[in-house]
Amino acid sequence: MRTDTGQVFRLEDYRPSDYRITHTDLLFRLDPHATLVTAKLTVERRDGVAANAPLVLDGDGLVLESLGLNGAPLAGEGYTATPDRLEIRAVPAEKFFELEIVTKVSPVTNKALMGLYQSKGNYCTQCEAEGFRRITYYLDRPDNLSTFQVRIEARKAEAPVLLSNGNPVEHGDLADGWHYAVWHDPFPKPSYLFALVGGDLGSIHDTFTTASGRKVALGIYVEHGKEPLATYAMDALKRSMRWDEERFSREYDLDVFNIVAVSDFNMGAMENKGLNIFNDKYVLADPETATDVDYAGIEAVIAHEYFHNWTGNRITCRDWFQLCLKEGLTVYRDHEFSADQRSRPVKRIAEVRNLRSLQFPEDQGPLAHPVRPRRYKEINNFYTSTVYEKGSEVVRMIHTILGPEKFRAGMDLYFERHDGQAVTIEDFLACFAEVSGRDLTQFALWYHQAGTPRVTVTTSHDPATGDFEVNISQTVPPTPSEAVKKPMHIPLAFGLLGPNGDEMEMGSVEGAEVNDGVIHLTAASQTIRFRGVGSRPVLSLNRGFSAPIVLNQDLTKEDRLFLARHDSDLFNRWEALNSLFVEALIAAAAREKEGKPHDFDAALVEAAIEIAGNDGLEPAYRALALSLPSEADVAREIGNDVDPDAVRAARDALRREIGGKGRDAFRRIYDQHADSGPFSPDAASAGKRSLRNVLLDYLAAAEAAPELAALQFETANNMTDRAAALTVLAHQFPEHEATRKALAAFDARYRDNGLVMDKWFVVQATIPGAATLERVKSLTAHPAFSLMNPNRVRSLVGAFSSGNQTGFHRADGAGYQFLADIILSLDRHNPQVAARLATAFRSWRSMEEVRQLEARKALERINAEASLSRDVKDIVERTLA
Ligand code: B3K
Ligand code: ZN
Repeated sequence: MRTDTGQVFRLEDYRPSDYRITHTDLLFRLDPHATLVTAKLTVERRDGVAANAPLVLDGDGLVLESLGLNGAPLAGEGYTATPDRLEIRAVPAEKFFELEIVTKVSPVTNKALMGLYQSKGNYCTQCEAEGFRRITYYLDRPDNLSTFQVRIEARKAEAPVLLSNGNPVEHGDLADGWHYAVWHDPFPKPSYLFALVGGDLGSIHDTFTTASGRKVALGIYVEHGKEPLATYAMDALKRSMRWDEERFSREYDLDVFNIVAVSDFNMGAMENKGLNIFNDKYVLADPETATDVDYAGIEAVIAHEYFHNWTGNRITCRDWFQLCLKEGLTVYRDHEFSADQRSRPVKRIAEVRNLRSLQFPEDQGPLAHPVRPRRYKEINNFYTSTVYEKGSEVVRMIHTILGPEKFRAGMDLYFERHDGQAVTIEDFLACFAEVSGRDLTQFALWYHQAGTPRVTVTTSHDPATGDFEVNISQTVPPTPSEAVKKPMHIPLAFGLLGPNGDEMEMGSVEGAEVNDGVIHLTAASQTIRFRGVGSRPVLSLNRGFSAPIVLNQDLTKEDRLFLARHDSDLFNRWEALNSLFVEALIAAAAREKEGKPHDFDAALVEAAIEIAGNDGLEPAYRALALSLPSEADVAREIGNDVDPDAVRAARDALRREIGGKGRDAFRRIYDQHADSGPFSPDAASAGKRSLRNVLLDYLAAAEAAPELAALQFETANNMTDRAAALTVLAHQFPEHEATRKALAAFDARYRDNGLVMDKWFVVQATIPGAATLERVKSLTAHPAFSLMNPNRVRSLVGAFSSGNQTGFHRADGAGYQFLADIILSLDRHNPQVAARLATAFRSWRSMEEVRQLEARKALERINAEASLSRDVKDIVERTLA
């Protein structure tokens, strides 16, 4: 394990390596405890580098078996090998030479799940970001692009399936029950994209014919018996391949594309060239075991990893500071794909909810960093919502600023110019600047400045002159190590709504660049004057969430209700209602603290009920509009001195109020939208289920009785409805007999299915209230739970610490101490997942003082552990700073 050495990597220190590895020939002899890896590397000294410059390769916990140079063994004085580094001083004078390195690794004891490891007895790899150095010594950095030839040898009975990147070359039998397969990847790639799989797996196969007529063999490999559960993933893969051709003219480039699903995986999936390795959560689905959210997740992640083939693999990152170059862009591409496959406004609202709940707290807390960070201690801690989701929002803004044609031209130029290269954000932006003639220098601040900009808007209308004045000002709050910020280029899509709700015509505009329905805010403060506006309009601003900002606009309650009813921009319609909910909940939480009774605005409650029955809106949209802001959403908006118990009480009260007033209507709609016919995971059917399930939550609250939920739980013919009913039971009636029975029935039915049990863990871990901690503690002893499996850890401990405001933030600090215990024990074998869990502390300073003290104690206890991994140390230190 890599303990903290205090080393910090800085963007400004980047320099190319003295040597390049241009071809990599690997031989694996697979064995659980002693896999031999023979790497034959073709090394090239770069021009201008002194002939005696040492060659320094990265390692991580490696055992060197032997070393050869140009075919002869290398004498001990010619090199120094430690587990983490190989320095070769006896470098030959020629420009090219061959290095042969033999290392021995132990996949079965590799519980960090980085490098070569075993999952359920199958060999697999994870190399991003720095896992390849756990396999062999190498220039393990993304700017070293090499072709790869890989020969895998294994016992045929243990691993009949042998896969690697690229195209299959040959395979055959060897003596003693062994066999082999050879793979060749002609596309030069960095080591983080290397992959190998060896195991006894079932598979499904299909083909895809590219736009230019090449036939690609597709395969998805899963545990035996699970083959039918991979058909949806296969369908999503083919749709992704077609979409990338149609939307971006990107064709697939190898003869085969394989996906392997494994059950022990640190993240969602990995885009290794031609051989994606997936967390099985994002492959396996059928109506009995997967929810609609699971189906949508599979579609999105399959697309995301596939899209990386161009944005990430063909064009990769020069260094890890450029991570958003591939991640932000690829998230943008998968968002667009899902928007095209499903409902665009619904998808957009879900994206923004997600951004606000994950990225905003990051940007507003101690872990804030720019989309392109300038320093890191542990790169794995930078696979963040800021790099991914805010990175995607930045690409979306380029699209908004340039318009669709110029955006596409910029992407085309990027693909053409940089294919086969490892590049930077500057290279990416230069393509858009060039095709549009726009100076993107100020815009580039989105990559460099951390923090969520706050935009404040006031308006005034003069009926005598017909002038409508909009004053917009922006500030970017200070973030760690960046106190002073510059004004950003913020594209604000907008419209003016007239008294009847129609879009108003506007005459001339002055005070800012305004075109195609977008105001370009570029100064700290700007006044924009619209002329010829007869009557007072309502300004609908930041339509479609065109910029990832916090917007404070001088709208009255009536204005918001008006927008909620009439805005042609469906995102802003949702936003208007949502902001009213947030306001109502903040006020209610304050009253709660003062012991005053609630007094919710009748018009708001009316609007919610009205939307439930609005047949002009698709059910999925109505479901989102009716979903109250989460407790964490409200806490974030309150910002400091948060009392989670008061927030929870306020939210429960509003749900009861809306449920009570809407009861009859809700029950009617609930019945009307009952599923008829066989299950289909399509967006429209999923939307109906989600509307029904939101209504179920309201109805149960209104009735204060579990019967309807219990009935739905028992009669559901799919996991979406069953899990939703279980959630309502557990969250609203945790101690009720009906809940106890349902939880036990679920456990009995799915005990052997880890992925389904994850839902059972999540439901229980997120039951509001202080008592949940004891439940979570005892669930760590459940036979389905294991600290070795990242999915189980995330579903029980992760869901509790980042999804249970009242449980985790218990005033006595017991939730914090529990998390500290888990982090410390997990850190011994899986630092990456441990570090991810530790981010749950990131908002500790916004809590009430008592809680802050308790959180600090827990953080300090973790920090005091002498053998802490670099991963956890980095998070804890920054959180405490
Ligand atoms: N690129 C991988 C993530 C790797 C995470 C390494 N800690 C999956 C993805 O973003 O597509
Ligand atoms: Zn990605």
